[in-house]
Amino acid sequence: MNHEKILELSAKLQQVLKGENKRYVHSVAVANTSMCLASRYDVDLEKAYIAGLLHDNAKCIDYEKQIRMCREMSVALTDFELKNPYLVHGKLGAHLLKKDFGIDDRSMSEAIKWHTTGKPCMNKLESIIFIADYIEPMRHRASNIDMIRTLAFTDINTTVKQILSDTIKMLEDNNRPIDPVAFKAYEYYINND
Ligand code: DGI
Ligand code: FE
Ligand code: FE
Repeated sequence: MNHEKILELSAKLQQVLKGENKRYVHSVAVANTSMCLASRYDVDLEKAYIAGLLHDNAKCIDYEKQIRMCREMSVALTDFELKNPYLVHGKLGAHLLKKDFGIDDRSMSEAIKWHTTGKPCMNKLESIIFIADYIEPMRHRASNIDMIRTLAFTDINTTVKQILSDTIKMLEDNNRPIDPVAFKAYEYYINND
């Protein structure tokens, strides 16, 4: 990995996260967890580290501004995302990867784009960022978290399926709406795992 590049990206990330130190610490934890998973599943370590580091780069922009930026930069949003704007930071962050961080890499931007909801048939890098966001060491509230931490290094697709299942259950239990793409993803992994 290129040390200078990582330092530069980390400094820039701290700026855009507006001093929200907790979010920065989470981002570094996702980067490190992603790199461990990449090593296990034979994925480019630097891509995994950087996509993990920058996955929440748009998280600290207020919702109205996120939606306005998407409109201005022709980032397509679904009606569901417009109604539930905390889901927008993946798609916006994927776009800002090139615009603000100078990284023109479709595999990394796609992994950032789908990190919250997942989607059907994710590739290895997409699955790794999705999983790392859920299991990084500071996460402790999710049900089955200890089992999922072990499973993550055993079977990547079964892990994605378990996280989708537990997330949908948690949202249902809390009467929160579920993005149709999360349902589609779960259906895919039930039928293809
Ligand atoms: O940005 P982070 O907090 O690190 O993590 P994230 O981008 O995965 O967001 C996690 C939250 O998103 C968590 O509270 C569950 C929620 N979420 C995930 N899928 C869906 C969802 N919320 C709704 N309403 N619908 C979904 O399909
Ligand atoms: Fe996120
Ligand atoms: Fe995150």
